[in-house]
Amino acid sequence: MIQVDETLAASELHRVVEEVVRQTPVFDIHTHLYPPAFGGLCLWGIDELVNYHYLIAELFRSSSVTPQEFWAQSKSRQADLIWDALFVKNSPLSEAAAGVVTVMIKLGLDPCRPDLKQAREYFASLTVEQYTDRVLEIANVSDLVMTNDPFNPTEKAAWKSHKDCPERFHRALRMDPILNDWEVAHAAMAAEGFKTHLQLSPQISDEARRFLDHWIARLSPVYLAVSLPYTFKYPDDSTCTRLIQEVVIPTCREHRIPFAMMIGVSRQVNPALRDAGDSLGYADLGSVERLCAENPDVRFLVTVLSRENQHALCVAARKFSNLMPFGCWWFLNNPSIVEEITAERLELLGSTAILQHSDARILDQLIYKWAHARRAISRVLAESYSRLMADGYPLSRKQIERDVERMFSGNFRRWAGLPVSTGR
Ligand code: FIX
Ligand code: ZN
Repeated sequence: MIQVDETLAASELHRVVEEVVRQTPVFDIHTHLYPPAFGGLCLWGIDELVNYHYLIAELFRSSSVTPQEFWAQSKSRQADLIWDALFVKNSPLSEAAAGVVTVMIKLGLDPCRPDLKQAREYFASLTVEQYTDRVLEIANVSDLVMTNDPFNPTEKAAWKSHKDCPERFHRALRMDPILNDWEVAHAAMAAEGFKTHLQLSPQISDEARRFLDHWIARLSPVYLAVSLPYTFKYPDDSTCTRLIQEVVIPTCREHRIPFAMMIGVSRQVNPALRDAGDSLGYADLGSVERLCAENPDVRFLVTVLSRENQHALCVAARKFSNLMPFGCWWFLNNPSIVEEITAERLELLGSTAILQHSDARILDQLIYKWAHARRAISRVLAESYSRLMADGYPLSRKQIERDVERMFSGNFRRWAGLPVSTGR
């Protein structure tokens, strides 16, 4: 029971919620980040930050530069073009542009400069090791999960040479080619000595499982992950269905690790934009429900790219306790939509979801993605508590701390079988 002296006054609620959300460390369960030892895979600094593919897409709406002309430039010249178009000639109103402003201001840099000279001098004075610790501290990120693609030659070489990977950089084994392009995946596995073949059979599925076992032993991943197109259907007569049933699910079951599905991409609708060329579509959430129903002993992590699908995902999670919704992914990671998704999750799921992940590709982005997420989440969470208090519920700070810790890290730690912090 709540001790009377601990009960919060309505007038202090918003301040306390904002403080607790700001002070609670987060476990960032999906990023594209790497630790410093991974060299060129570890992206950081102003030229990478301004060259985020979200901003590249926005450049072409505010400049006469064509993609062909852009890609022919050096990284720093590309950053200059983006800076001039989105930050000098226009106000940084988009979420991605506002994010760069947040990072610069929190680092003590001037976001109103006509060029990137000051910022470049600042980053030139840092080592990536110093900067990594600084960014994780400012963003209050205790742990993060990488995206580790065994089909990426650079990544494969890094793991073969046993690069140092600090424990707070958890691994996720990413399997896109296996489920989305078996023709490419089977050949890549065969080139590594696995007896895979285009034509599936029980023996071929066993070899694919051996490939996953090999990488699970190397990475100790906290989950297996895949990004699936909005057209994903389960079950159907596709290779994808057969590989999920004969390879992925049995592997998750044997290793007792979750299966993370990120569903809704419409890949490369404009290939000229490269990483910025993807779009989205409305996905069939019945496929997720059937997977959860068929495999009650397997834990699923799911996020979706269509705003409308997020509501359906909340309803599906009410039906299946082995389904964990996570994050406001990609085109949904905008304050207005983060607030909407957070509100529907609290209303439908209480504190049982994983509210956000950063999807950061550049280390610096952790600073803004988590500052902006915390601002949106605080607003919605305070509103939920204020409705409870208005009905006479005696709320304490300790309850808010417990709830936020659960949504920011406890839900994932339990899902991934990681030690749960002992609380305050
Ligand atoms: O599939 C993914 O992991 C997506 O998050 C990326 O492909 C996407 O480009 C991205 O970084 C979105 O934020
Ligand atoms: Zn991602």
